[in-house]
Amino acid sequence: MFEFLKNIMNKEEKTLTNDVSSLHRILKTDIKKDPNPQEEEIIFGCGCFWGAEKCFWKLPGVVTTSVGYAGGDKTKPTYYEVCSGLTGHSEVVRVIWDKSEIDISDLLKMFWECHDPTQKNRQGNDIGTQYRSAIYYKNENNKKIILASKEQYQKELNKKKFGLIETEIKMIDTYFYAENYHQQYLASTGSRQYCSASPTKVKLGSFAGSNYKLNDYIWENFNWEVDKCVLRSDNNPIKNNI
Ligand code: MHO
Repeated sequence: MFEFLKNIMNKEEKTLTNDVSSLHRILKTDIKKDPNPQEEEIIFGCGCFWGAEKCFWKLPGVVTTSVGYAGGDKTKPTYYEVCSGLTGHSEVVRVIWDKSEIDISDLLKMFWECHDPTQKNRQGNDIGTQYRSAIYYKNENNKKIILASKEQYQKELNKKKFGLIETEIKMIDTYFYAENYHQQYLASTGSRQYCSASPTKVKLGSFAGSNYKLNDYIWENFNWEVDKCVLRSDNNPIKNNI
C-alpha cells in the first residue's frame, strides 16, 4: 500500500516538475533558461530568498529570476538541509537580465540597498550562514564593477556610522534550484508574507564604471524607509514609462 502511494506521489512530483517548475509565476519566462547573447546572469544572497527574489523580478529588464542555494559544498541540497546551516550554502536569487534594458549597476544598487550587508551571517531575525550576504558572479568581467560598487557603498555606509561590509564576493559555477514551493514564493497563493531584510536606508549613488539605466521613477517603488516595503508592493514588474 505504501509503495503504491509513493509511486503516485512520485508521478505527481514529476508532472509538477515538468509542467510547472520552470515557468516564472509572474514573468512567464523559463526560470531554468541560459542567458542569450544580450543577456547575463548573476547570483545574489541578501538573506531569506523570498523577498529578495521579488525585489529583482520587479525591475524592468530582468528576464527571469529563481531562488536557490549556492556557495556551499553539498550537491542538490534540500531547503531543510540548507536551513540547518550545515551545507555551507547561502539562500540566493539567480537573476538573468537584458543588457539593453537594465545595467548591472542597477542590479547592484538593488542588491546593496535592499538589505544590510554589514550583518554577518544574518539578516534581521534570520540568523545563520545560510542568510549571509553574497554576490556570486559567473562572468569574470563583472568583478571590477562589483568591487567598485562595494567600495562606494562602504564609503556611504561609513558616513552613517555603519560597520564593514561582510558580503562574500566570488566567482561561482554551481547553483542549485530551490524546491518549486520556494520559487516566486511571495506571489504564490496562500504564501506567508514574510520578510526579514533590514535595509540600511543608505543609497549607493554613482561609482566607478556605473551606468544606470533605470530612472528615479522605478526606484520610487522601493521606499526603504517603510518597514518591509517589498511585501507592501504588488507582484507585477514595474513598467518602464520613459
Ligand atoms: N525565518 C523564516 C525564513 C524563511 S526563508 C525562506 C522561516 O523560517 O520561515 O529562509
